[in-house]
Amino acid sequence: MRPLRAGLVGAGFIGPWHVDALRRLGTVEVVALAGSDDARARERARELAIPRAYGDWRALVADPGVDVVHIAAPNHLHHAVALGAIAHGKHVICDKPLADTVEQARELLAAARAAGVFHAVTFNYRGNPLVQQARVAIAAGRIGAPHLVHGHYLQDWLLREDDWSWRLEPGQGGAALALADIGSHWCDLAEHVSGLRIVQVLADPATVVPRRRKPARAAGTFAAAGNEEDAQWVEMAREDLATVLLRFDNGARGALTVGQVCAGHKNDLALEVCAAAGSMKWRQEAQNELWIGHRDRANEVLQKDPALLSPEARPYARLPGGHQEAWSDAFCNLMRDLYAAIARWDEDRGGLPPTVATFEDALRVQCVVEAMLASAAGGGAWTRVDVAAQPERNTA
Ligand code: SOE
Repeated sequence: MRPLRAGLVGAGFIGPWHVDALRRLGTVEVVALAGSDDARARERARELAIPRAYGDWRALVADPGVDVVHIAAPNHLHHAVALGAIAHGKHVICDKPLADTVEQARELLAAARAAGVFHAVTFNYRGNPLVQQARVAIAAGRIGAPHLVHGHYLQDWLLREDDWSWRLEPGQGGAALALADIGSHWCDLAEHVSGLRIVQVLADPATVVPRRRKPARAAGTFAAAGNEEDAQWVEMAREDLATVLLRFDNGARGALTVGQVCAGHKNDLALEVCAAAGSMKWRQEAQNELWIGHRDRANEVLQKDPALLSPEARPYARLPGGHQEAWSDAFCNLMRDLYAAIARWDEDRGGLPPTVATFEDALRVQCVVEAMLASAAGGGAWTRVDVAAQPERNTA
């Protein structure tokens, strides 16, 4: 069977990590890249050793030599590029969040289903072995029924007024900023690990940095902005910080803090599930450890070691105990599962690996974030998460 051929739209921060992961699989060819213009596309394609470069994504999604379109472009392009790829019968792997609005996400889900193509969103933290260990343990009832799911996702790369990103451009990141960019990750992971669904939210967003110096040439994600003389001041309207109360479908309560203005927190995603017979906590910045809390005996810290993991979690640990694994290894785990599902797509579309978040899962997250914005718009009222069709887990 010939290798699957991937085309990448966008090569900013996350795009090259798609390429890195796919090349590690050894079964996928990265054959094309589309950038914001011909020169930029050619430059990035040369840097990444990708044979074909397009200055317009429309040419890439129409390329008969591309089987799978990876969307790693700014959020406001996700909807159009995904629709275009689906229209050409391509499988689609889109970075989060899926779209700028619930309506767009719903349209993409319907289009992907109608076209019969594989569709997924890279909620990549699902690919961590200890995330899978926690999910399997909780699903098996090993810590009992959850009654609290809480945590945070904190970064500091937007703390200074001269920090800039395309995410801050009105119209390029959607109605939400931090809640869409990283709150979406936490909400997906909280539901994925706990097995619960967020059904009500009460959100209190804030704009800590009310105005920013937009550089003439935007710095990359996490990149420190230059002290550009010709920068211009831009008023900020969306949240760079939010505290959110949560209620889950089994009655469990929750609390989430999301912020990109928290000094010292680089990529600090933390999730804890407290349940009737124990607790489990995982932190992305210490991702080779899983803390397990007990009432009547000593707490434990499970080190990432395939020999100690459940059979369902073991495949996500690629190295023996003591050989630390990292962010890009988890990303590669996700790509491995996505391409295994694509490879058998024509024969079998059910039973997707647990790490696969479909457009339906992503639509749910979009609804959660939109409910948070509605809650804030209502002065901080409890707001129900309204997903018309309750998703089946991991259905396509
Ligand atoms: C910036 O906040 C960012 O790159 C997010 O866009 C990613 O989804 C997250 O994984 C790391 O931080």
